[in-house]
Amino acid sequence: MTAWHDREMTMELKLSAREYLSRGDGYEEKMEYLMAAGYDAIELTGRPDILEMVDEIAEAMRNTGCAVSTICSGGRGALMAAERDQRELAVEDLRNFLTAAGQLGATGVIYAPLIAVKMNPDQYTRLPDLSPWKGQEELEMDLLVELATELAEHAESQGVCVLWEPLNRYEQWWFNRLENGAELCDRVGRDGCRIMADFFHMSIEEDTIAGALERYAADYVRHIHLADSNRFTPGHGHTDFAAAFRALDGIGWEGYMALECRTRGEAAEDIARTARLLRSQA
Ligand code: LER
Ligand code: MN
Repeated sequence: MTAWHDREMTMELKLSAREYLSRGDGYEEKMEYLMAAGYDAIELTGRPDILEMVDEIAEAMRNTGCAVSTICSGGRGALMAAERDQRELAVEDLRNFLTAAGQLGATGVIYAPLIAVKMNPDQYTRLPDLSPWKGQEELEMDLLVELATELAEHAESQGVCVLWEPLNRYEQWWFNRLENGAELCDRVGRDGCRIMADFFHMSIEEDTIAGALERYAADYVRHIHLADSNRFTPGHGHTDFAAAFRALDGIGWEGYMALECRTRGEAAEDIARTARLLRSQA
């Protein structure tokens, strides 16, 4: 029997890139730029104004053949803040981004649950430690399950999912590894609740990227962010992309992978080189 690492790879890479890596006035030019560099899709930045631009984005997709893989949420408020009005704002924006994602045929909307509160301590308050009833993380997880269940229901009605993103320990107190995301999905128990895997955060938090993907990707991971270990474009650090892609190929993974990193040298050349390198590893 052939071991998975000895097989020919059959995975077709569906490459996307964050909107900030593209250039151009308007979505048609941004999409043309990415397509010319070797990408199939764009990952939109979730600013409230994109909700007014859904028709323009859909027309740009038709005219260029470029897909929208995902919306990376940057909405208002903070989902896990102690301030109720800030949680409600975050829920409202997430629901609207999920509706837009459905209209654009995207996989879903990305949200890192704790980043806003951790990174903006002057703006938001973290939930309290209510020990011995519930510790801080336990309370946060219970609230997250509640909100993720409500959001998954709306996501499913739009044919998309919420893609919860584990981040490294310096950006999020917990929810750092794919196993945290898998636990959330199991507790929510709905198809609209899934996770995404960011290779930069994984290079800090997981034992190996390939091992974590082998274990969790088939059931839970629906999207990927690509960056090398130093968060530059692939090829500039020590991440083993070929091993990670073999793990994904072994489970027949089919989602989009979006480049989310910094470039080196001339940006247009670097992102085109990156697409060629990634395709040669798959
Ligand atoms: C933040 O480090 C990150 O990886 C983004 O995808 C957050 O949404
Ligand atoms: Mn990311």
